[in-house]
Amino acid sequence: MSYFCVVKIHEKYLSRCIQLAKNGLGSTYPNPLVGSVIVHNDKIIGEGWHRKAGEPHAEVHAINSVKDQSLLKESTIYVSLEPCSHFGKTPPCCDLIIAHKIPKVVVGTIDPFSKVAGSGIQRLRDNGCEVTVGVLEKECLELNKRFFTFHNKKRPYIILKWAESRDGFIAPLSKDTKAPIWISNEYSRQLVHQWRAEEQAILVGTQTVLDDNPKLDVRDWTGKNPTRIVLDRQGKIDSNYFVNDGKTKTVVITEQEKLIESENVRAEIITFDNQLSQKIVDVVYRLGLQSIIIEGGKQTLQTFIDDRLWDEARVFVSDTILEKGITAPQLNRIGKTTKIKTDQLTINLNHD
Ligand code: AOF
Ligand code: ZN
Repeated sequence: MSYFCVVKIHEKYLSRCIQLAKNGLGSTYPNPLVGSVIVHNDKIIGEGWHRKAGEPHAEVHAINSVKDQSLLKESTIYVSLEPCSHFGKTPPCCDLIIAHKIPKVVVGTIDPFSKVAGSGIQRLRDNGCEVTVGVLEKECLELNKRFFTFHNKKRPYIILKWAESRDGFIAPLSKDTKAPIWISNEYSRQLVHQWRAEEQAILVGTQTVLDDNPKLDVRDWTGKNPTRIVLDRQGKIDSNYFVNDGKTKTVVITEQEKLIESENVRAEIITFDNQLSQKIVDVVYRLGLQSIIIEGGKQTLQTFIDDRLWDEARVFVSDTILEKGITAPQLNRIGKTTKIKTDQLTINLNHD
């Protein structure tokens, strides 16, 4: 078979691994999304994906799903991330592959986690497995963009989100404007709750809490609430605001020593200076949170943009015309921008 044909076959099965891995989105933190298939005579005989930290890895599920285990020694295992070589919450997947005498292993990307980082591939090769690395690498890096950013850049993956009118305003000038302003709609709000469930943290600035008193949870979607990160330099946000209700974890970033703390509401004290966004990101990294969605307001969003600390911007654009108001943040070219027309959103939402 030609080299080109082999590559195409590998890509076909690796893309199935990626598809399987996505089932875990939002549930595997701090672990990555991983999918695996086992192929015998160009037929998938086993599949699996990593569901939750502490539970078996993708390869374990895939191997266990094979009905006739005697076929494993003539099969190829595909996995979107390098099989692990360490004892973490679960034993090394490498050893399982070796124990089952699976002769060929096709890997999407190397695992950046310092306890693995190439040693899984090495162990497999040392034990006689034929290992191919880097199939659909770009797609596999994209799949685990949060995990890779966290381990390689030592910071969370940063998503910016806002909704703007057709003429580029995110809100009217005055909050007491009587006319209802619909920049978002029920579908975009549901989609936002899905997005929140996919990230580990959500951040808003002080003014957003004071103006909107948001809950920052996922009540319109099934999934885990992200940790709420709230900026409150001067301690203006009292216990009457939802972010302090203790219903989900909140971290208040402040300069104030005496802040009401409870089991679920904690303070992180920093000095607010021109290093602000880097300091916030450092706090989030230290908390072990791999991703953050920043939902406003204007000043907070613009600070991250200007400090070139962002990876993705998701912007809803509605048909509404506001004529005047608070202008939308001005993006630079650091990250990837996706514009979504709010009025074209319907049910069956899926942002991928
Ligand atoms: C894989 N397949 O499906 C996953 C891997 O604490 P543990 O034992 O669950 O190990 C977590 C680490 O294992 C994680 O940081 C990553 O490096 C790797 N995850 N590896 O081969 C999987 N989830
Ligand atoms: Zn593993």
